[in-house]
Order: sequence, then structure tokens, then C-alpha cells
Amino acid sequence: MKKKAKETMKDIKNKTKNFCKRVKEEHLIIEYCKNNVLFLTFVITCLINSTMLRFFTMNTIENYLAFKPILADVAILIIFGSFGYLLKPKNRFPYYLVLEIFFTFICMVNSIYYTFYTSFASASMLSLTQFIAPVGDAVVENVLQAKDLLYLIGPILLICVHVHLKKRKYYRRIELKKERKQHMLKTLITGGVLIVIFIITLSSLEIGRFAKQWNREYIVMRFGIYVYQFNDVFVSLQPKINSMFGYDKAKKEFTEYFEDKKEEPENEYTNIFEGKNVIVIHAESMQTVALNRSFNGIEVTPNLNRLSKEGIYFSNYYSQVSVGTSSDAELTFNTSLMPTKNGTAFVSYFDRKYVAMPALLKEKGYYTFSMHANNADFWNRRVMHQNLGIDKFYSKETYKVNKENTIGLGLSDKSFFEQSIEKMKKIKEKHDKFYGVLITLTNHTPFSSVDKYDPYEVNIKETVTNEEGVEEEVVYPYMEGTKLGNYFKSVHYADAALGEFLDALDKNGLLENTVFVLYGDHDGRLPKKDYERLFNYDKTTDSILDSSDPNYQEFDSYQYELNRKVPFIIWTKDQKFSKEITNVMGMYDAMPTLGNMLGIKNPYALGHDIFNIKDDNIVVFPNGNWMTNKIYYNSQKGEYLSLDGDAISEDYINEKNKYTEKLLSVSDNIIVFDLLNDDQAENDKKGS
Ligand code: GP9
Ligand code: MN
Repeated sequence: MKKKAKETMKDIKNKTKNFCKRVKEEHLIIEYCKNNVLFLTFVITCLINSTMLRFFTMNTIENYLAFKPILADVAILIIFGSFGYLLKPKNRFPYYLVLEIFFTFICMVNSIYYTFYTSFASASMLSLTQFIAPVGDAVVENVLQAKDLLYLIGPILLICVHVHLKKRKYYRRIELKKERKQHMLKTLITGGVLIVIFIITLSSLEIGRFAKQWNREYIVMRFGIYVYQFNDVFVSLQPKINSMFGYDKAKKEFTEYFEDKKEEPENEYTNIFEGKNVIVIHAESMQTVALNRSFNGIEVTPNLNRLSKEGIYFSNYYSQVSVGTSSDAELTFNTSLMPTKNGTAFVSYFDRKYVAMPALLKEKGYYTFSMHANNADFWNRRVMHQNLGIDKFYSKETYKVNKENTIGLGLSDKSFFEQSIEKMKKIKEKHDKFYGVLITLTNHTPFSSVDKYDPYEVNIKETVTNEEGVEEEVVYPYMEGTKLGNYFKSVHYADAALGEFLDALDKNGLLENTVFVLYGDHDGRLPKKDYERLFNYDKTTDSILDSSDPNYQEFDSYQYELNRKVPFIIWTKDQKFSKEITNVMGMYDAMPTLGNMLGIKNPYALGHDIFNIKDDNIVVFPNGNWMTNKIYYNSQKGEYLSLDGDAISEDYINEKNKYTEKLLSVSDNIIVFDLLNDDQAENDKKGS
């Protein structure tokens, strides 16, 4: 057996050696180039175009040295080009010209689009003419630049090569049908092999992002513009395909659900903030675990702690995000709907009708705005914020971002807040009431920019008296060097930025007649083992306590889920509520609860006003898990953790499971089948 394998290896070696020798001696490469001029011109010019596009758009060293997009581009071009060999030589030019124009078009459109939007074009945006039309003229006037025309060199070169070949009677060659087929197959296989090599080099993160397709720059940088664009068409068509089947059933279920749903009654909080300005902080990855926690006597979040003590603090509040993370949090907070089962609402279903908090406040005369110092196309916010009823989205292009004020993903929170205050002062001058949401950025995974903030130590320091009677400081590393430790440092920075922001708001009179709201958008996706260290640290051994130790605190997958909760705080400068709400609550309960205070109602809310539902509340998660004050139920495993130690009946679980399934289905159908649009149209008809 071993001998046979050895012989085969030897055989392959010899064959390769002979082939290389032939290539050298018979000038096979030169021969190949001579015989495939048109095909090669097509591949090379299109490759130059796609590389040029990446150079002109994402101007970073990382991008210059990127090999993967080149591999992907070459593979795609070879595969498309291979079919040209099925045609007779004289008919190939039109085929390659059409392809060349098509690929050049992709590069040009993206080049122009990038100048305007700092992102890449998406087929899904074709249906967005109502949002894009107003900027159409501006594109021609201000955006079309000389570099966008450079891509035309590709087709021009192809035409020149064709004219030259024609003169040299290149097309008069006779090729048999069988030969042509063989040629095509060989070329196609080469392209296929390159694709396989490319796929092997991909990481799971790259594959995951490719499937979601929202981080467009990332995908173009790894997969090249051509693969990006084909995938984009596929992803853009998905919502259309999903909404083609099952409309009647969805509509029936929807109607029944809302017929059965009881209207929220009024309570002591109804309209208490009617007419007040609203400032909402979407706090990136802010988790409740950081609140009321100290290291060496210094609080991680002194400002949030103060707000939570003075305001209304919902201390058992859970984010309900799916793959859409930040954008899902925005969706659920503002509409009381759940994230979609497939794709994300912000990216795949941006053209649906939503009943959202900003839009309802707009109807009451509010000016609505959002501020976030990242690219406006990130999570498709440019489009979705408008759809949710936001008058103006102040995105990255309205902020001064440079090396000095950048931390991690982009503009530091401190600089973001400083610059936002200036914008808010102007807004206040012009509008008598406003609703504004500020989306922070610094406290974003991987929390590794620790050297960029003021030092905050997450170790344990103790003063001990040594044998000679001298006092000494002993340091135990505790959370230093762990991801969770870095997270606390990052949160400490985010909290300090928030504190400065509150001071500046106060100084500028922006806290008068204003409700200040803060929510953590989702957890920081921190390692379980770091929590185990946090709760079970044994400083004498610098390790985790043994599970047999009486002080050992169990931290299993349920504890992990429970720890993912995020803060939700409603605070005003002049009214001290000092109230903690401990009933479990989901992001989808924010709109009914806060809406009731502001005097707005969303008849299609899936959550509840916590002051009405109280102890009876249920938090449904997108994966089908759910929790109440009594239990956390894991639907994948069909197991649960009792939270109050009481036995749970099967009926209780069955009933809640049914509720969860119905709610998730209704929510998804509302978005996929655009049911709010239809329902409103029907109501309008009835009214007229
Ligand atoms: C991006 C920021 C982070 O602009 O909001 O998004 P996330 O990665 O948390 O979804
Ligand atoms: Mn986020």
C-alpha cells in the first residue's frame, strides 16, 4: 500500500517536472498568450478595474496587500470568460465586449456611489428611488470625477486589441467544435479550482459576514467587487422571494392576533412627559453587569449609577437582538417588533411600513434626529432612520474625525458627544421640541484600545504589613489582561464620556424640560470563563475557586444568559423618581412603556407597558427562548432554569411556548409581508 502511494507520488512529481520542462522549452506560456489574446485582455483589464476600485475607495495598507479579492476576481472573470470559447473565434469579440462593459459598469457605479456614500452600491437600493432621487442631480454635479472615467480604459483597450487582431487575420483560425468545448472546459475548471482555493482561505467570520452582506466595505475588501455584487443581488432578492408565499395565512394570523390583543389601559405614568424633549442614548454594548461594580473603590460606571439611582431604572431589562445586533436593537426599541427570522429588518426589509416612536412624535410636532459618527450606510441607517420617521441623520460626514480623536471603530465617544452638543444647540434654537437619539461607538467589541483611555485598573490592591512591620501594597491581577477586564475599562471610558456629555447638556440648558433615556443595545459577547473569574476569583492562588469551595458561585449557560441584560434608564434633571423596576422586561417593552409617558400609542406593539403588565411579563428572544419572572426557558434544549425556586407546571411552559411562537411568527410576518402598510391602507379606506 505504502509502496503504491510512493510510486504515485513519484509519478506526479515526474509528470510535473516534464510539464514544467515543456513549458520552458516549448514556450507554452507565450504560445498560450498568443492564442488567447482576447480572453486574457478581458480578464486582465477587468482585474485592473476591480483592483483600481479598491485602491481608490478603501485607501489602506491592508487593502493594498490584500490577496484574497484578487483571487476571487480572477476566478470569477475566468469562469465568465470561459464560455466565450464555445463560440467560433470570429464571434468571440461581441461576447467579451458585453462582459467587459458589464464589469466596467459595476466598477464605475461603485466608484461614483462610494464618493457620495462612502460605501458600495446595492441592488436593493434600486427600489429606494424615493430616498435617493433628491440626491440624483447632486451626483452628476458634484460626485462624478475623472477617476470614475478611468475604468473606461478597459473596454477601450479591448476594442483596440480586437481591431489589431482583425488586421492580423487572427479570427480566421479554424477551431473544431470539440476543440472549443475542450478549451472551454479546461478554462472553466481552472476558474473552479481557484474558487475552491479561495473558499479554503476563508475564515468563519468572513463567511458569516458574507451571508449577512451588510458590512459592504468588509466584503469588497475580502471578496472583491464582483463577488460582492453578485452576492448582493442574491441577498437583495431574498426578501422578495420570502414575501411571495403565504400572504393569506400571515394576514389571517395577524388580524386574529391584534383582534385578541387588549388595549393598554392608562396608568399613573400616562402623559407625564408629554411635550418634553427626548434625548435617547443608544449605549453600545452596555451591560448591566458593569453597573454598581467597583475595583479598588472606584466605580466602573459612576454616572450610570447616579442616573439609575435618581431616575427610573429597569434593572431586569433584556436586549432581543438577532444577527442585526445594533440595528435590531434600534428596530425593537423604536417599533416594539422583533428582529426578522432571515436577514435583518434594516438591510433586507428597509422598504416596509413601520409604526415607530420618532414618526409618532413627529406627528405631535417634534423635530426628530439621530446622531452616529459612523458611515451612514452602516446597517443601512441612512435609509432606515428616514423610514422610522427621523428628520435628519447626522452621520460620520457631519463630524470631524481624525487620528487623534479615533478609538477602535471610529470617533471616540468623548469627541462624538462634544461635537454633538454643538449640533444640538442649533437644533434647540430652531425647534421647540425634539426627539434625538445618539448612538455611541467606542464601547464596541473587541475592547482592545485600553491604551487610548485614562488608565482604570481592574486588579485588586491591598495594603498589608510585612514581617518588619512596614506597610506594603500587594497587587492581585484579578481581571487585568482578560477580555471582560478590558470591557470594564472600556465601559469606564464610555461612562466618563457620558458624564461629560450630561454636564455639557446641563450647561447649555439642554436638560431643561427634557427626558433623558438610555439603553444598552446588546451585551458585549464576553467569554464565559471571564465571568467565572469575576465571580469566583481566588486571589491566594490567582485562579478560579474550585467548585467544591463553599464560596464557589455556579456560572453555567443560564447564568451567562441572565448576565446578558442591559440597562434601561429614564431620567429627568428636575424630577427624582428613584425607582427600580425589577420585573423582567424586553427591548420591545420600551416603546409601550416610554410611549405611554410621552402620550403616543403604537397599536401594533408586541411588547407591553411594564407598569400595566408588571409581574406577568414575558421576554421572547429571537431564537425562541423566553423568560418570565419565574423561569428562563431554553427552547433549543427544552430545558429551563427556575428563577424563584418554584416548581413549574408543564401547562405553564406549553402556554408560554405557544405565545412565543405566535409572537415571533406575527412579528416576522408584519415585516416580511409588509402587513402594516396593508392594514393602514384598509383602515384609511374604511375611514374615507
Ligand atoms: C456600527 C455600530 C456597531 O455603526 O452601531 O454595530 P454592531 O456591531 O454593534 O451591530
Ligand atoms: Mn451594537
